Amino acid sequence: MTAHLYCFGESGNSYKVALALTLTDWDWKPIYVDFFNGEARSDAFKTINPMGEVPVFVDGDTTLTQSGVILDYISSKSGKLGGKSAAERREILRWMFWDNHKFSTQIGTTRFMLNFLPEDKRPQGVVPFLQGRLTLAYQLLDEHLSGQDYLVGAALTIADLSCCGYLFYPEPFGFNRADWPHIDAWLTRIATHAHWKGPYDLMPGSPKDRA
Ligand SMILES: N[C@@H](CCC(=O)N[C@@H](CS)C(=O)NCC(=O)O)C(=O)O
Repeated sequence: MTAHLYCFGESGNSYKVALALTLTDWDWKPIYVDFFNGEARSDAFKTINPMGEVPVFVDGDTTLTQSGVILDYISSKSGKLGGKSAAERREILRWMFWDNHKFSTQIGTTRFMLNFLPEDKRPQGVVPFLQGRLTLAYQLLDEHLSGQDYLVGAALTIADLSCCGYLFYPEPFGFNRADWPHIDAWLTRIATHAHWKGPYDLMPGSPKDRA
């Protein structure tokens, strides 16, 4: 049975899930959510996810929200991308919690403000503050990846997919691959996996639709 992912192209959190579905050969289809016209906050959408966010994943009778939870479900059900031992699985969770707290959330907000919010609506000082915090996060990631090909163990896992999601987007938010050689090599490594695609090739909706 075909599963459905409620998403939109600009959503980095949805992209993590779309990529995991693609790399595990899942039978799935995207359902476009018109975020830029407020659909995620509509009453109708809140019957699907009271948190008013994408991604939402519907697989038969199972409806899941929060990208980390959905990634865990995909990896458990497919038997792929999930680590080789209990210790690796805990390490995967550690990176996914870090990503949700210190990385994707701050990138998502910075990228939104710089690319999708009119300049006169940007609160003063927030972008430089977040970019400062993100520099520390890039440093941590780059150092970790200087000693290994993937975040946990020797193979690609959902920890990599969670942390890499926003870094494949073309819109500028202050991250330059050339400044972080180990992150750069890691992204190249991920993108060489069979069936890998960029966000706007996996999900409907992109900035050019709204230009
Ligand atoms: N922690 C959540 C974050 C989800 C999230 O922030 N989604 C954004 C799009 S990337 C959203 O739908 N935001 C709606 C809103 O803030 O109104 C996850 O990992 O799924």
